[in-house]
Amino acid sequence: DKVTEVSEFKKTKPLNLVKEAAEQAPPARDFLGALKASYHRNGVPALIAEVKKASPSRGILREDFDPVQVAKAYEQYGAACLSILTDQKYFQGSFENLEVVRKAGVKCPLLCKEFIIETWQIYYARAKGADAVLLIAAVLPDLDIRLMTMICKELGLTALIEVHDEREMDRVLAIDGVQLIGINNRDLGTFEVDISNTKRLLEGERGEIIRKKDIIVVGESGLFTPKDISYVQDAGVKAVLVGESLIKKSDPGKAIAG
Ligand code: IGP
Repeated sequence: DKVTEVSEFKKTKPLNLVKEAAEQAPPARDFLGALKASYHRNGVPALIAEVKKASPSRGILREDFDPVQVAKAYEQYGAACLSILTDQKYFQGSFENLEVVRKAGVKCPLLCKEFIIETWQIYYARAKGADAVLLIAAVLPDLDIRLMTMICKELGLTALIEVHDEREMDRVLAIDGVQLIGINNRDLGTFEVDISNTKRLLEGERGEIIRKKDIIVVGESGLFTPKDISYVQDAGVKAVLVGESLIKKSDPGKAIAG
């Protein structure tokens, strides 16, 4: 599992060296700022387009997967930011994909899509060119989210904190310094997708707290049609994270326009 994978990794790349590499990496780009700018410019949710080869629920999504080619196409057709899967085991991603996309001169800020369970991974993501990291509330205790949010701030990274249900949302809303929350419509346990999840979690008092705190919300997973996008926009999201519906198209870039 992730714990053994990370500890294996750490043997060859000890924390002090990874920290050094993170500090020497070109500075992070403003992921959150890019989302806000895109939303204000276009009046529709900013697009975080996901560069992903496979998923545990759907298998291989794209046979001729080329991370740089897909990333460039997404950028060209107006994605505000990109999400690069780095998890190997379930998504056939890699940190190398993150690195090559960054080095290919893609200007969109990049989210490192990884199951982060240790601070080491955050430094590693930064060293490989990430501008944002995903922190999943379902796998992290509050204290870790607090600590990791602070580390992200120090490194200039945006933390996208992912929740799936009311309980996780309430935990995250109680944490100071949270600026960006993703609502995952997919249950990571059952893989079931229900986009009304986004709406439910933004209703009532929770929505009010989010507006008061000026938190940007990202609608994640299971978004396929323009109707889906306006549904989550009406629910209050200012950004969306879209993977499968774009990556499976013969021309993933053009699919953004359509
Ligand atoms: C994208 P979709 O249904 O458009 O391919 O979903 C993204 O939301 C999904 O890949 C995702 C994910 C995650 C993957 C959301 N949260 C956490 C891995 C880990």
